[in-house]
Order: sequence, then C-alpha cells, then structure tokens
Amino acid sequence: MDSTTPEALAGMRETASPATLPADTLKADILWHVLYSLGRDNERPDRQTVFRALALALRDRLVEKWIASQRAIYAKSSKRVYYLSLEFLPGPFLRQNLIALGLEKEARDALTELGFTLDDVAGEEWEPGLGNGGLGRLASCYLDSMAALRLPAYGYGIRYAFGIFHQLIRDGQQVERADNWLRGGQHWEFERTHYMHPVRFYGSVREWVDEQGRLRHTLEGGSTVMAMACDMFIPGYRNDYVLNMRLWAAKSSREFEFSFFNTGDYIGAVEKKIRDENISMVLYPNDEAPEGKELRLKQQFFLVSATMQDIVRRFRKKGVAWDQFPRKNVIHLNETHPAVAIPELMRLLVDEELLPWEEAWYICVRTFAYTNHTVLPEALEVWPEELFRKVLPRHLQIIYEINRRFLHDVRRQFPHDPGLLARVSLIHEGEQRFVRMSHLAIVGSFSVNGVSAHHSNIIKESIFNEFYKIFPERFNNKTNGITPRRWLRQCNPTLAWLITEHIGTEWLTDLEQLKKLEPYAESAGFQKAWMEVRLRNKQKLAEYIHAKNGITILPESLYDVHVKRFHEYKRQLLNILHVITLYNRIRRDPDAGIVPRTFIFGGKAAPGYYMAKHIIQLINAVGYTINTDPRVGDMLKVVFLQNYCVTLAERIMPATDLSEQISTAGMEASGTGNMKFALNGAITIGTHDGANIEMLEHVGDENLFLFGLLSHEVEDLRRQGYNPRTFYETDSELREVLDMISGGYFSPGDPHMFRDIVESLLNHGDRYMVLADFRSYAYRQQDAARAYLDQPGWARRSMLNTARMGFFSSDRSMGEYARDIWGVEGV
Ligand code: GPQ
Repeated sequence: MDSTTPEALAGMRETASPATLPADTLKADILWHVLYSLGRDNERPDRQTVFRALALALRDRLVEKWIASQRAIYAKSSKRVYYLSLEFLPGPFLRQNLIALGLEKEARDALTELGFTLDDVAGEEWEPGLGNGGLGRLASCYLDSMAALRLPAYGYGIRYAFGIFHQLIRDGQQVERADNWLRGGQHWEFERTHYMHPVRFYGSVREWVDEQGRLRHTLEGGSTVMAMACDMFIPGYRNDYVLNMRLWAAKSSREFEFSFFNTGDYIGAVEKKIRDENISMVLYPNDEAPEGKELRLKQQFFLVSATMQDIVRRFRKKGVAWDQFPRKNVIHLNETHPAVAIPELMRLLVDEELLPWEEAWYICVRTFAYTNHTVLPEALEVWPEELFRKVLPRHLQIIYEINRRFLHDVRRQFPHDPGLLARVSLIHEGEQRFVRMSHLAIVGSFSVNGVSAHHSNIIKESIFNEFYKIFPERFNNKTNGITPRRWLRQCNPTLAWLITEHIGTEWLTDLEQLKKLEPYAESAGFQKAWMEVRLRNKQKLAEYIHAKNGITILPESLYDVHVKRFHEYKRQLLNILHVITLYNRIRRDPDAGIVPRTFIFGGKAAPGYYMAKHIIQLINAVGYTINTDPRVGDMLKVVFLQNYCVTLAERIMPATDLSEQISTAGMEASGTGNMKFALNGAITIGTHDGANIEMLEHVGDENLFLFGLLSHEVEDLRRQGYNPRTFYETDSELREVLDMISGGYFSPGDPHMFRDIVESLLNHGDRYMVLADFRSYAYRQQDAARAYLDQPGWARRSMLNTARMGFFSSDRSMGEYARDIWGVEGV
C-alpha cells in the first residue's frame, strides 16, 4: 500500500503512538502533520512544510514526556524552582530537540526518504530572538541544564511578538529591521488560548477598615489585560524529562466583555484592544542600559503578575498553609527586571490573604533569590517614583513600607553611620526620586549572587559593599556556564565525534570528562586529526563569508574573532586600533612577516547607542580600506558578519582560532562567549576580567593570552587622574592610527566622519581605558601570532583549552544553584 495515502497514515498513527517508536514512524508522522496539521498535499511537500511538520512530530513526543515529568514532580511534591527572566535566547530548537530525544539518525533517514537533508530542513528554522545577548542566552543554557538534571523547574518569560531586531549592514552602517518571528507559525509551542490570567495596572488605592478593625487596601479602577500562556518544551538530554518555558502573551480583556464592541464606537473599541496587546509586542533592544519607559515597566509587571498567579494556583492545590510557601517554592530573579515580584508577593499575602506584615515578609525573604549580572552604574535599574506610582500605585506603597522597616533595622544595627541610610535606601532621593530595583532585590531575597568569582568579589567589595555588611550571609558566587549539548555536540558535530571516539559519550552530561583528552595533547596523530576538523570548520565559515559578504578569506589564516553585543566597555574599538596597526606595518614593509589573519566582527548595537553604532561603522570602513588595498592581499582581511545571533554563533564558534575577550577590567561580569569559544578549541586573548580569570586558572597561563590593567589598577589610575594623551604622545604607532582615523583615512568622502571617536579617547577621558591597554594588547597579539606559526604547539593549546573547560558547563552551575541556593534535587 502507498504509505502516503491519508488512510495509510491515519492507520499508522492509530497503531503506533509516538511514544512507542517503530523505525519508520517519524517519517509517517511528518507526512501525517503535513496533511492534517498544515493542510498541505503530502505527496510533494516543500522544505518549509517538511520543517514544520517535523517540528510538530517532535512536539508530540515532547508533550508526552512533559506531562509525565509534571506528574513526577507532583507525585514527589517537590519544591519547585521558578526562573523568572525578561529574556530568553533559546536559539533554533530543531537539532537540539533531535539530539536530546535521540532522534537525529531517524530524522536524517526520514528526511532522506522525503528527498531532503537535515541541514536543508534545519536551515528553515527562524530562531526566537527573545533576548539581547548574554543574559538571555544564559537563561536558556540554564533551562537546558535544569532539564538535564531533572530539576523541578519552570522558566517564565514574555512571548514578544517582535524579538531582537534583525541587523543589516547597509553602506557600512547598522540598519534595524523588525524581527517578525511569529510569521512562520508556532510549531514548537502550545498557545493556551483558554488559559489566561488578568493583570491589572494603574488605578488608585482605597484604604478602609474591615469588620475586624483591620486596615485594608484595595485597588480601584485601573485597567486589566489578560496574560495568555504559551508553552515551549525544553527536553533534558536523553533522560525522558521535559521542562516548560512558559511565555506570556498579552490579550485584551475587552474582547471578553460582551458589550465591548457594541458601544457604537466600533473602531475605537478595536484600537483599545490593540493598545492592550502592545504590552508583549516588542523586546526592548537595550543591553545593560535600561530604558525607563512606561511600557517596559508594564512588561515587567505583566510577567510577574501572571507568573505569581500561576505559582499561587499550583501552591494552593497542595492545600498546605502559607508558612510552607518557601519550603515548596523558590523564585529566582534573573537580574532586577522581574524584581517587582517581591512587592507583588507581599501584596498577595497582605492584601488578599490577610496575613500580618511580619509573617508575609518572613515568607517573602525566604522565597526569592537574585542574580546580579552587571556592575556598570548605568545598567543598574531605577524607576522614577512618579511613573511607578502611576502604573503600580499599591506596589509603590508596599515598597515604601519595606523600606521603612528596613531602614529602621539598619539604624539600629549601625547607629553611628547616619549617611548609610540614604545610601542603602530603596529610594534614591534627589531632585527626582527613583526606586532602586537592585536594593529592593537584595533586601527581599535570601540569596544574592554574582556570575563569576571576580564579579562576585566586586559586588561585595564595591557596589553592594554596604549591603554585604548588613547581610553577609546572603552573598555568594555562581560562576556562569554553557550547555555542552548546544555549544559543542550540536554546533561542532565533527569535533564532538572525534572526542567521543577517544573518550566515549559521558562528557555530554559530565563535562569534566573532557580531562581524559589531555593525554592526547602530545600525540601527533591526534593533533593532526584535531587540526583537520578545525580546518574543515574554517573552510565552511569561509564559504559562508564568501556567500554573505563576497570576501574571500584564507582558511589557513588565523581567524581572530570578536563577536558579542557592541558596547564601549567590550572594546571592539581596541581591536580595530590593533587591526589598523597591523595594516600600517604591512604598508611600511610588505615583507614584514606578519601572520595572515582574518578579523571577524559581529554584534548588534542598541538602536539608540550612538557611539556603539559609530564603532560598527568604523570597523566596516577600515575593513573596506584594507580588503581593497592591493598591498595587503591575503595578509589581512576584515569581515563584519551582520545579524549576530545564536544561529550565527553556532557557525562561528567551531571555526575560531583566537577569541577576543578584551573588556576593560572590572566591567564584564562574566562573559559566556569566552567559554563557548574555548570549549571549541579557540585560544583566548583577554583581560583579567569576569570569567576569563577562572578560565586562566583552569587552562593554565601558557594556553591563554591575558594582558592589560587589572581591575584595581583601572580604579587606581582613574583615581589618580588618568590622562590618555600621554599614551598618544609616547606611542608613535598608536598616534599614527588615531591620526589616520581622525584625518579621514578611512572616510575619504567625509574626513570628519570618525573624529568624534578619537575625541572620546583623547579629549573626553577614554572612560574604558582603550589607550592605556593598547600597547600591552599589541604585544600579546604578537605572542598569539608567533604561537600560531607553531602549528603543533597551537594544536596542543587548542586541545587543552577544550579538555579543561569542564568546569564551565552550565550543568555545574545549575548543580550549584540547586544545592546551595534553591535546596532542590533532581526528580
Ligand atoms: N548581561 Cl545586566 C547582559 O547580557 N545583559 C544585561 O542587561 C546585563 C548583563 C550579561 C553580562 O554582560 C555578561 O558579562 C554575563 O556573562 C551575562 O550577562 C550572563 O550573566
């Protein structure tokens, strides 16, 4: 019988549920979904249709395992972990889900029979860009590891209709395009159209006294929006366990009011509906520079309010008393963005459950845990008090009451430091008052952690030093990690295979096993195989670059890669100054013996961040000049890859020789790109910052190129009065580079174009100490080039980087969170 007839397919589904897996069922399921879920002719489905049908076939398998996992959590009555984040960056799901479910081979076979390759079909997926960068990506690595460890956990976020913008480079400049990721349909998620929670904003607080003589607070008026649950599944690696990432989408409450469209003002009514649904329309594209917009505050509360209703509903099912709440739930705040969960829980307990304040607060500070991800002053979130009062009037009152009691205690503990109260207050007093979200998060949580050892020390010693004195037991470190399933197994299958051939598969769930590679580091045969895999990866990236940018690069050249968000503290500018230095050396002496290099840049700048965008433009201008200069030839190429995202990172990581991690010391909380590169065998050139320092401890200083000022030296220099001009005056190579930029060498049509960049360095204080670190960077780059000439030596370093990255698995991070903060175990 022809297996593509509807009868045959339907018959197969009846006899074979997706859980029992006869060999050909995946193909049958794909064809079944082509016809019945997507309504297409299944005789010759196109690639996009096959992708969607495959996704649906996998979703069938995921949902079954999810239900089973939920039942297991419920049966064990486990304490639940709620991970709240305004951002998630899951990346494409297809390969990841196939690997986790152990269905890669079946999928390949099924697709071959249908006339496709897995690569082609995977290429149809558009990743959900529901985050800006490191913070959102970390949240997704953590969900992957929570699933791998079978933790009773839930991710909660917002299902933005438009994710992070799609970046184009036009005439060397960043152009933003809307990311309409939902256009392709939601093959991975379940939209729970009947599962909604009301979320209320604005209004005013009425105080009254009830029959028992209690003072009560009721919110009156205001407006309500509905939060609709959209569930996406995160499978654990081959363990039949599946977690849920629940994303909320805003729906107008008005469409549920029968009379709403019958008021006479039909169009006006529709407009109101659209305004309500704006809440989840777009992700704010600012990284480490929050935008104090009303809509953003509403997004934060929207996530928090809907999530708290979910948590309380699940808790109520247990039928235990409220004082058991912290034993049964832990709510983790990814940065301060969801910190209004603290006053929201207080409101629920005090205003609705009528618990006394002290009892409610006791529950609260045993429930919340907070991770800080930055010490940049401009990134610490504050909200104008007036805006807060307008949007969340009752929450502001609660914050004031929390603050009053907190300051009262501080005054008793530190009676001789009157200035302390103003410094730790949840309210910044000045011409305008602001709510300090980090202070709220610290005061309301039992745990406060940084994301690398270095960063956690900075938190204790400087930005939150006074809180550390008040609550020393709350502060701890949890060094970030990355998931080896995506960042090695999936993105670098050939290297993963080479590793597995030698040490087996255990590394996939126990990354420390990579240590077993160390003995091979001296083996010439293994070195050769290792470098061959790397060269093939580099060839593939060269093909991609040729196709996208029309630039031909040498796969044998040193790939020197700087990809991450554009921010002055990440110092892409320092990198391009060095590129120009090499260019000048070649111009002076074409036979200078410079190691051929390909500089690859990528990353988005916040649309309103002028300097970051201008640096992107400079890089592209320098690239154009160098790539078209016949004197340079193959010695130097500069490539800017547009629209850096998870999908693109997966192409780049396996093909990188030298990983640029060159932030001003003290400014990068951790970094996670640094770990992804090293896991794939790249060698780091970096500063003494964030997790670079721990990477150095693990891989050894002969396998990593560190340079530059230490963070206390940065501080000292700043205090003593840093004068960037002295570096300009004393370093002739540096001077030449800066003069070229400001003199219009790279912008002949508009000689002034990049003058302000040089100004910011020479005349506006060089806040990120680019000039102070230039010379030591240039020297270290020379070391890297020399090391690259010794290919066996490079192979050894590369392998040792991979072999010693075990610590940086997000499984290790999640294990520490589970044990030390959350107090939960695998189900
Ligand atoms: N990070 Cl506060 C972001 O990506 N966005 C943010 O808004 C803040 C921090 C990053 C931070 O810069 C990196 O150093 C970390 O590795 C990353 O968070 C995850 O902790």
